[in-house]
Order: sequence, then C-alpha cells, then structure tokens
Amino acid sequence: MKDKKSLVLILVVVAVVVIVVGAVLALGGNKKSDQMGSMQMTNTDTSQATKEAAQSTNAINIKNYAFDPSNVTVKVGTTVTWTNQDSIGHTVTSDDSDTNTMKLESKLLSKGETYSVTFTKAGTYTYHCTPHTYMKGTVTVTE
Ligand SMILES: [Cu+2]
Repeated sequence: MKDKKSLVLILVVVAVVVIVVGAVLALGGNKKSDQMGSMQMTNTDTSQATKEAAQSTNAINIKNYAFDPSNVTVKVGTTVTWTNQDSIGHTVTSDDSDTNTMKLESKLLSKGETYSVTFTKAGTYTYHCTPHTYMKGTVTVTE
C-alpha cells in the first residue's frame, strides 16, 4: 500500500515536471522566433537605410576648405555634383596617382558654382583641389 502511494506520487511529480519543461520549451521557442523575426526586420531596415544613404551622397559640398562628404560610394551611371560654398575658389582634380581613364578636372569653381560628372566605369577615383592640395576626396563607383 505504501509502495503504491509513493509510485503514484512519483508519477505525479514526473508528469508535472514534463508539463512544466514542455511549457518552458514552447515559450522559449516562441520567444526565439520572435527575436529572429524582429532581427530580420532590423536587417531589412538597415539595408534600406544604407541604400538611401548611398543614393543621397551624389551631392558633395566644398566647404571650409574640405570636400563634404569626402568619401562617397555610388553606382555606375550616377552623376555626382560638387558645389563650392566657399568664397574662395576650389577645383575638383584627379590625383596624379589615379589610374582611372576618366579624369576629374573642373575649372576653378567660384562660390555657388557646380561641377558634375557621370561615372560610367567602376573604380576608385581619388581627387584633390589644385590650389589646396591638402583638400582630398574619394568617389568609389561600384557595378
Ligand atoms: Cu581648394
């Protein structure tokens, strides 16, 4: 009689443990997939933001003796426009070390003047300002 009672008790304990463990696993599994779902959402958002940022970088300001932004990445076929916002004249001129066949060679841009280039070939285009050689910039053109 005593043995039967303890056997029933053990069975009840085992059943409770199985139910609790099962519930915890199920909840944990749901939580995990929720997290993965939200992570995927975040990733999608990030890649969209990156795309928008890349598209919006085709306008470069020349301001306070600097190209801003100095590093941009655009797709082949993008037209990049530099606008001089300084009272002093600046140029957009390919570095001598730049091996691309397409060269950047603007005239001396006065305040408010622009220089536009449509990049038709992928590559890394490095340039500077002729009167101020410390002013440097890079346009990376990708396929
Ligand atoms: Cu300059």
